[in-house]
Amino acid sequence: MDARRPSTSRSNSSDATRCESADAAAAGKMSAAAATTTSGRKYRSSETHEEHVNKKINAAKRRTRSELSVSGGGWTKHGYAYGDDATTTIGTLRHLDKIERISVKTTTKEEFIERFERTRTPCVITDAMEDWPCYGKRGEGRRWSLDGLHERFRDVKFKIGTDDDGYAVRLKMKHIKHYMTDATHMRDDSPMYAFDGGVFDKRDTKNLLDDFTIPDWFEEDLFKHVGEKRRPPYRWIVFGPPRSGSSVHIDPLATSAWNALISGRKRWALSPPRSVDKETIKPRGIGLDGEAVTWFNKMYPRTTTGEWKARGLPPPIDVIQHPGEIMFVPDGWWHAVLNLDHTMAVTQNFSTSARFDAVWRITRRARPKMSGKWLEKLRLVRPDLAAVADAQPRRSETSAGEKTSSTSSSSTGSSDTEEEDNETTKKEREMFQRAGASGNVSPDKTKRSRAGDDKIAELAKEKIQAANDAMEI
Ligand SMILES: O=C(O)CCC(=O)C(=O)O
Ligand SMILES: [Fe+2]
Repeated sequence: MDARRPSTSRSNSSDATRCESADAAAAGKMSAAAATTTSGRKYRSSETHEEHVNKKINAAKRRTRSELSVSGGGWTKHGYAYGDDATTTIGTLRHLDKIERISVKTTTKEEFIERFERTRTPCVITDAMEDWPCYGKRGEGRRWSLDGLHERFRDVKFKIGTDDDGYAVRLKMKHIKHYMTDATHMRDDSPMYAFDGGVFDKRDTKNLLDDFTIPDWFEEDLFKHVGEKRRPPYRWIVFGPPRSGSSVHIDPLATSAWNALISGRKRWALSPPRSVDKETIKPRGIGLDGEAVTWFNKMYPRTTTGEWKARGLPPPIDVIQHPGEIMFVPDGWWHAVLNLDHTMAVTQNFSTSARFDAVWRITRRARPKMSGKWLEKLRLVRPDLAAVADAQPRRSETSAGEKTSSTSSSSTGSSDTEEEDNETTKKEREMFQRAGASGNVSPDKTKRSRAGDDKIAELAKEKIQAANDAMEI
């Protein structure tokens, strides 16, 4: 183990960090056994403020990565924070020029749809965020900084991960800020990542919606016809420290995504639909653990070798996304994302008529009840698409030998949708678990689908949906 690394992420206490309530207790105003914070929460008066905060953070760490020992140094065992990892080797990237950057000032919506959306070609969109308060022109008055969010939402909880049973793990903004800026926690190999899809619907935080505008290039968004309450989760605030990120995946329900970066840099690696199969892009037995930094360190280098080329596999498209840029990820693309700095972003998933057939096929299977309501509405507002849906064979009509992906545990062919990619992503978990997002009901989806027991996961999803449907009445 690296001697520079502490074996524990707990910081030393000092009198200066002793919390106000402990001081009050010491002054004899309270019992010495328990003190109350300004927010009314009780904790031991012998505990410093910093110890209290670390207790919260470490509890979240234990829940989000139960396989790692917090006190035994599990979170820092690779020493990625000490250099020589994917975040520090970006100088070696070879394919940075492969992605096109287009400005909303010089490109029309029609051009974007023709050249990029219809052809499922990724691009980086510039000059679209200038007027967004979350971004602030050239950073002036930027509303979505760690400090800015802390000022507005100090005691509000944001989702920082998911536990082994699929339940959301949340931390108060003040604790997240500490976690993301504290020197000790910043040594984590793969830090926790705030990825919250519920904030835009909650009373305390929904004014975050006033801070950005959906670019009109992405207006179509067919799931909006399902209704705000019933549609799958589709928008997230995303922020995290260096080395946090999203490991390689395809976005769920054949949706495309835009990802608008407010601060910091994100490193992306993108592989085209069907260019590579799942077992190749995230093989077993090389120590991948579902963390982005591990993928970039262990898997990414293989994609630039002669052997990779000899197998006829294309190297991923590398992108460094900068603040003020929006990444467009068409459906079916494998992508992995690593935060090179502290980043803050907003991302939204959407489906368009260009890919409605794939979206319908998957959604009907994954969300049967919702898709029924969706079709009813499409008959009124988009009869052309309802006709496409009607023309697809019903599940019972598919031939016995045909693979219906989400009940299949094998994944031999390449997949251009998420349907054969049964490892859950942050977005996918929420898309399938609306109630999980509000902490009501949640299946043990992660464990079960990793074990390949997709049938159980499928049933669990249906059960959750039934519970959600009941709650929505
Ligand atoms: O971490 C990120 O910003 C990318 C997220 C992403 O690709 C996803 O959740 O689908
Ligand atoms: Fe994604």
